[in-house]
Amino acid sequence: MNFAYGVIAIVGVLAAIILGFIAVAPDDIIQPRMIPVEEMVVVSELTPEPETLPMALTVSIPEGAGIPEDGQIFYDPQVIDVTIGTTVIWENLDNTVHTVTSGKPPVDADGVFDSEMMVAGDVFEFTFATAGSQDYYCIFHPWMIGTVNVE
Ligand SMILES: [Cu+2]
Repeated sequence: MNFAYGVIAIVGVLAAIILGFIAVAPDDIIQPRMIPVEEMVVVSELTPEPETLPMALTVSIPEGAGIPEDGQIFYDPQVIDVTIGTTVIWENLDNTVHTVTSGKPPVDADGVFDSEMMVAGDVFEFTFATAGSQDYYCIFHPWMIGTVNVE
């Protein structure tokens, strides 16, 4: 009988010690399995993207484009090479009115596209569906010329 009481007492003391540890630092005893966020991101990156995404390209009309000074950039970039189906987006970052008019200056608009007047902050876009070299200009500032080469 004394032996049985001794075992019960020892088990009781051990249980009390273990419960004490858990109470002091529960995170050290129970460790949930954590999945790092990076692992989940990698999985989504493996998803293949469609190969026929429509392409878009931005040409900016920088500040001062209405002033024909040496070194001034009028359409940035002035010449771009794109593939058929590409949408080109012109953005007027200048504080002067400009146009993006297909053709050659001063008055040889070919009617393919015409932004008409673009005030500061205006955006004009055109999608190029046929191959070829397309010149464009600004009807107010004929020194502003650009080219889109479509392949
Ligand atoms: Cu202009």
